[in-house]
Order: sequence, then C-alpha cells, then structure tokens
Amino acid sequence: MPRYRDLTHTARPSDAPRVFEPKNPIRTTDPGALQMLKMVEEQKIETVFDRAVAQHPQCAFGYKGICCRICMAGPCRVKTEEGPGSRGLCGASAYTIVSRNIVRLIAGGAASHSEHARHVLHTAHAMLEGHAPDYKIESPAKLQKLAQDLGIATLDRADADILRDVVEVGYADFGRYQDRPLAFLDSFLTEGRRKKFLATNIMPTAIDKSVTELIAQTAMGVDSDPVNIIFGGLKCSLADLGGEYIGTKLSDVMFGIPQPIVSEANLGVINEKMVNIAAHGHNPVLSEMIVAAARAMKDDAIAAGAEGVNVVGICCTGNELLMREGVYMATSSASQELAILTGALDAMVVDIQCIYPAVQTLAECYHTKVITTEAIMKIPNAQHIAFNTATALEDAKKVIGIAIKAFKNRDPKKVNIPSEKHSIVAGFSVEALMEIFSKVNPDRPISVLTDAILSGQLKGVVLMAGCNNLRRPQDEGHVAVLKELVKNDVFVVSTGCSSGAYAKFGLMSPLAVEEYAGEGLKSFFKMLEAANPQLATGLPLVFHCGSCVDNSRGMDLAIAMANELGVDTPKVPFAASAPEAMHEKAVAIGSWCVTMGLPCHVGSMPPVEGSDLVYGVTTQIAHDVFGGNFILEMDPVIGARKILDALEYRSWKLNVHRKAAEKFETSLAQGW
Ligand code: MSK
Repeated sequence: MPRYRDLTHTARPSDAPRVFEPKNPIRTTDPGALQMLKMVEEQKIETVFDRAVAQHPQCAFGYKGICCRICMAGPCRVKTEEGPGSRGLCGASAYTIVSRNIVRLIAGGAASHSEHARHVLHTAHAMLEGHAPDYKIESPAKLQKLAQDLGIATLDRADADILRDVVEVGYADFGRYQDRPLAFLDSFLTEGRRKKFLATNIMPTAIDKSVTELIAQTAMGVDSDPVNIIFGGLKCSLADLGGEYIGTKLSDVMFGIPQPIVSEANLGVINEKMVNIAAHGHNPVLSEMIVAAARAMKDDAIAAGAEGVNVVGICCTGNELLMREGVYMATSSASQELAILTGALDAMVVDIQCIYPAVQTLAECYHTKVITTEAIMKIPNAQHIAFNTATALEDAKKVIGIAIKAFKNRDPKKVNIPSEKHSIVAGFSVEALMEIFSKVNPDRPISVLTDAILSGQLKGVVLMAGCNNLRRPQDEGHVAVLKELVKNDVFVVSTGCSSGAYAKFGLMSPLAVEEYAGEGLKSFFKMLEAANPQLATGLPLVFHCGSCVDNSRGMDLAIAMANELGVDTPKVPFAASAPEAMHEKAVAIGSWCVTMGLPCHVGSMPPVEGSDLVYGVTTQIAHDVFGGNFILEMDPVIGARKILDALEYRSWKLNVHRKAAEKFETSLAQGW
C-alpha cells in the first residue's frame, strides 16, 4: 500500500457498520423513491426494501467468502482456524475457497458485459449482410478512429468495408485460438500496461476463452494456489474490459457518439397524460428502436386518448438512451419496482441484466405489461416478444402497441406519481469532453485537465461507478462520496447507477456546482464555460459518461491523461469508486481498474475477509505489482478521504518526479 500523509489510512476498513440499520425497511435516500414509498405506505406492497430486511442477518460464511459450493459434496464452510474444520472436504484452505469464489464473480461479470458486446457485434454484422435494415452507421468519424486504432486500413475505403473488418476483429476477440492479445484491449493500452500484462502472463487472447478457462481453473480439484487463481481472475477482468470496449465503441459507431444533452430525472418524469413505457436493462440495440417506434407511433397514442408516448429509462438502458437521445431517466437499480407503483407505467420492456424478477409480480397488481425480449432473459408470466434485428423496428412497434393498449386499461385511482424530478445535463463521452477542452487548448485538449491537476487547481479525476447495494440505504454512498470529492476539487465522471443517483438528486446540473464544488473546481468550470459559449447550459457538477460498459470511457480518459503526462496509468491522479457495488460486473470492473493501475474504492465489502492472504493481495500486494489496489471502506465519507489520500499521493509523487527530471535533465521516473 502506498504511504499516505494521513497515518490513519490503513488497508482495513473503519468500524462503520457493514449493514446500516438492518431492520429499517426505508432503505433508500432517493427523494423520489421516498415520496413513492410514502404514497403506498398503507397498501403494504412488498418491494426490494422489505426483502433486504428479510435477508438479514446474512450468512457470515458467505459474507466472508469461506463457503464453498463448487461441488455437490458441500457446501463446505471454514469453521475453525485449525484442524479438519479449517478446510473444505477436499482439503481446500480458506485462501483457495475465497479466491475461487471471488474470481468466479469476475467470470460472471465478464460474461455479462461481453454478451452485451456480442449482441452489438451481431447487429453490426447483420446490418452489413443486409439483414438489419433498421440500423445504420451513425458515426463514420468514430468508425474511422476505431479502425485506425485497431490497425485497419481506412484510406479510400467505404464505411461498410471498414466496419466489416472491425467486426471481424471483434469476432476474433471472442474466439481466437492463437496466442495473440485481445485486439480490442491491446489497441488502447499504454506501452507500460502492455508490458506489464505480458510480463505477468495475464494478457487475454480471447474473451470466451478467458471466461471458460477461469471456470475450469476454479473447478473442484483444479487450481488451489490463491495467487495463481487471482491472476487468472485478473486476466478475465481484462477480457471484460475488452468486451466493454467492443460494446461502447461499436455502439457509438452504430448509434452515435454522445454529446452534451439536457434532460430530466427521477420518478416525476412519468407523465400521467402520456403512454409511459420504461426501457430497462442495458443494451441500446433494442431500446434505440423503442425510441424510434415511440416517435413513429405518437398518433396511435393520441388516438388512444394520450398526448403521446413517453419513453423513460431505468438502469443502464436508461443511461444509454439518456446519453444519446436525451430520454428521461425514471430511476435506477434498487428503485426499479417503484416505477410500476406509480400506476401510470403502461409497459416495461426489458433486455438483459439488473432486472428484478419481482417487477412482474408487482405489474400483476397494476395494468402494467412487462415484456421480455432476449432469448436468455425471460420472467415467468411476463410477455415475451423475441427481438430480432431483422425486424427490429417492427418488433419495437409491437411493444409500443402493447403499451398503448395497456394505457386504455389504466386505473386512474391507482395513479400516484411523485413530483420529484430534476433538470440534468448528460452525454459526456470522452470525445465530448475533449471538444470542450479543445476550446482552451486545440492542440492538446487533454492537457487542460492534466495541467489543472499539476498546478493544484484540481486534485485529480475519479470515475464513480456501479450499482446500489441495500446493505446501506440506496444512493446514500454515491451522494456522500461525490460531495466529499467535489468539495475537494476532484473532477468526477460517472457511469451506471452512480449516474442514476446523481441525476435523480439533481447533482448532474450546473446549479449543483455553485452549492457543492470547491473553489478550484468552480474556477476550472468557469474557465471551460468561458471558452465554450456554444454550450446550451453550464457544466454539471458530475459528468455522465454512460452505462456499465461505458466504464471503458473512464479508462480511455485515464489513458489519455497518462499519455499526456508521459507516464503509465499507475502514476496518474485518477481513481475509481463504487460506493454501492453489487453486481458481478462491478467485481470485474473493479478488478480491471486495479490491474490498470488505479486505486479503486469499494463501499460494500466483497467476500474476501475469510482469507488474510486474499485480503492482503487485494488491498496491498496488488499495488506493488500493478500500481492499483482496492480500498475497502464502508463509511462513504472516510472512503472519500481515502480516495483523496490516494490522489494526493499520486500528484505529489508525479510532481516530485517531474521536478527531478527537469533538474537533472533525465527522463521521467516511471516507478509508482
Ligand atoms: S445497471 S450493474 S446495478 S450499475 Fe448497469 Fe446499475 Fe450495477 Fe446494474
């Protein structure tokens, strides 16, 4: 672990409670959700908040990662320090069990992100083959850049030909058998990371192989060396990053590069006078068609007595649509059921990931139709419309038709829409940020950010990511960490349900800057705004850069900073934080952040405390090897302080090394 000026900073978390008021069913701080729960208080409707209470106390063996369920002789639990009870039936030690369990979460995360990416690839391929007539190349500029990064010739070639080669590279990245690095990872790395991954033998060659290899490695009676298992996990996490790159970059090609856009967020965006349809899940391939169909079917909605069709977003499908189309963000992960409780949601169309099966149970109490669309994602009793890229718009119109029909059955007596909603500014792809920076320095836009850090105006950059975890009230961690960071002049970008939290709380707006930003951050924003009079609004307190797969945008930003500073990523004052991490995908993301050399704060304890060795590798040894490490801290304010320590340490060291290089006319030290 790096040496911090704050001597209270240790690798162990503070004494903050792991589960905040476990018996309290009001497990949210989201003002819209609180209003909703108040409205339905007397109806005794069961939601995730009640089930979270019912699950406590959680099993301590599972919590610490020392319950092994990999074979059917178990479950085996590590019950004692010594003797037969200290190992699984096969003799597996705590460190083997803990490391196997945690890396299997990485495999689950990598499989999820990559399945999303595979769908985008299939859609691009189908389009090129003439089997997806409703799709097109929305951003030829992104395609050109992507092809050049991948080493694909672009001169005098048609866009379709270039895309065909890009798609081939993407497919090869899923199933390559040769010993060559994953192109969608290798092409975007710093030289230092490339060397590090080759030297530590964790450079993935294919996404599918990385996932299956890790499952095989951790099967009963295979690998029991915790360090080898963890390295297998890190390799898989890098395959996850490769999958995210495919998902983000090809989505930009097909649906456009996000640009700053004004919208609104929280449950108040559900409109009583409209046909309301929520798009929930992760994948823009379907939801972009839903938006197109909704626009095309406005007259049908009017004929049914509504004023139009109002598409609202939930979770990362919501983020994808918000970023590119300005679609309103209704809510995020933990409060997804509450959209149905408004009684005004006519349909919820879902694709993959983070969709509670409970939405159907609740929908049955209302007129709301839940529509599943993917072959691998069905919910008993929900309607299934198999979404096919060949008939995409037609399928999407069917979904809108179902919503319009349901609208006619809406019971006005059951309509309860919270008033809570906020104006937000979203759509900050790295390209959009560079465009803003370029108005200050057209030749080296990223230097605007790095210079502000080197001068001390900013403390660094933090990528806020991931999920809600109801061990603490929803969004409390996201908001508390953000406020502490911006007060201390940190430039913050966000993704996933972290973005959802900030949007719902009105923190993704210029108004919040005045209230919460420190003086350095305020002056930085003022300088950018003065140079960018073309912007329709001021800059927001936090920059929404997308969905879960778009954490890759955060990594692009860190790599651009590293290249500008002439160092590898572990020296860049850039950190990540997932105050409410929950999903397997969050474990995969956090792991590649660490492997890419970033300090990564996690505010919900992952199941690693059952082994001191694994805990030590995660929080300390990882720093020695990769330059990044996990900061496991449940108290959000202390967590933010620890992130600030890490940023301060990096800025200090970077400046010392730069001064030394100047004084002695040597090259910049690369150690961290
Ligand atoms: S939706 S993975 S709860 S961020 Fe991407 Fe939110 Fe986490 Fe799902």
